Amino acid sequence: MQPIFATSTYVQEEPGKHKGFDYSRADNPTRQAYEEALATLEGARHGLSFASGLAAVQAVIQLLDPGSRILVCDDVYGGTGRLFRRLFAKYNLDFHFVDMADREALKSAANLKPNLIWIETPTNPMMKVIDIRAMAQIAMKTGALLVVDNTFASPIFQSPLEMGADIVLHSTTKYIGGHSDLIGGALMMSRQDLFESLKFIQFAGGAVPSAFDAYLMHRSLKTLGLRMVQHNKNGMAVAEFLASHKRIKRVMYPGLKSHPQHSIAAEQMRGFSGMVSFDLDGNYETVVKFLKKLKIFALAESLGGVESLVNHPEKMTHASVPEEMRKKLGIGPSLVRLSCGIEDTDDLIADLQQAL
Ligand code: P1T
Repeated sequence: MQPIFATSTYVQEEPGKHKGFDYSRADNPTRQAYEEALATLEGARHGLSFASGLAAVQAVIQLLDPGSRILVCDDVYGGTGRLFRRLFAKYNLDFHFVDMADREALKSAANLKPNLIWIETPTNPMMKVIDIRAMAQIAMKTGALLVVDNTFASPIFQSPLEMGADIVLHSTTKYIGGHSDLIGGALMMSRQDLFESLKFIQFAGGAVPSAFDAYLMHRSLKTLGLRMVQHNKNGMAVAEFLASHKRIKRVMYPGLKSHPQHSIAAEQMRGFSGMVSFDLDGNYETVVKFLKKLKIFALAESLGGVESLVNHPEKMTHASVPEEMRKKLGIGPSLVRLSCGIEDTDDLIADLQQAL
């Protein structure tokens, strides 16, 4: 087992002469072992870990020159959009939020000659699926970097680098950590130039995880495959149950044949994961009643842990999305997002049934 190297610094033989480790912001053996394991899982040559998913997002944006144009899928995690709109836009970076499932909108956006294309797939919280191979072609034609936030699918169910992405991002707080007990992020890439630039940003900026968290995330990788099988089984069963229930207006889950991009999902994913969004038939007060009645699904932000969670995107994870954009996306009072954990499937359905 990889020891936890709880050290900030390393003794040197002579000034500048050491065995590859001089200071833990630059390198730590526990972190390095974890990064190598994560890269292997993602089919990447290199992996870099960060103190949070958003720290990993920041590192990617710091690759860009002022004046760069970035195409972002319109439905992204609220915190990612907030970082782009409120923090980075003032550095003369031009963010365009585009519905990437809409071919016409995508075509005209590609004419903007972006420097970077940012996608989440499936998206948070509307579960849209974006065609990674098609986006890689657009990125190649326009000379843009393609970044895929693979948090919802995990490396078990989707391998964006194989489909032409340049960088894969994870909020490792979610499925990779898997136990809701840490915050972390990661970037995976095979291109040597990107690795060197991002490694420099990681070292120079210093948003690295502690050796303790690196140890925990490394250990979690050992059960990731098993956990994802159960998350996927529960996600599918819960989505099917909700789709057949009369109090539910619509269900968004890429594994359902009714999902508008189901065929793309079936093509590029090996499983559909445990995230399910739906609209309840009722007003906000009805939704709150439902949330309070749930016994197994705990009302909390985040996702991907072994325990099931329920979230109200409009008031919680996506409250920072501008109101107009929330309306356009359908993030309204009746929208509920579930993160199906690894509990017994029948228990989860019984919980939803009694609350409904
Ligand atoms: O929370 P943090 O580890 O910084 O990761 C940010 C992040 C990035 N990408 C995606 C797809 C995410 O879902 C997140 C974080 N999301 C939540 C906290 C949430 O409940 O949706």
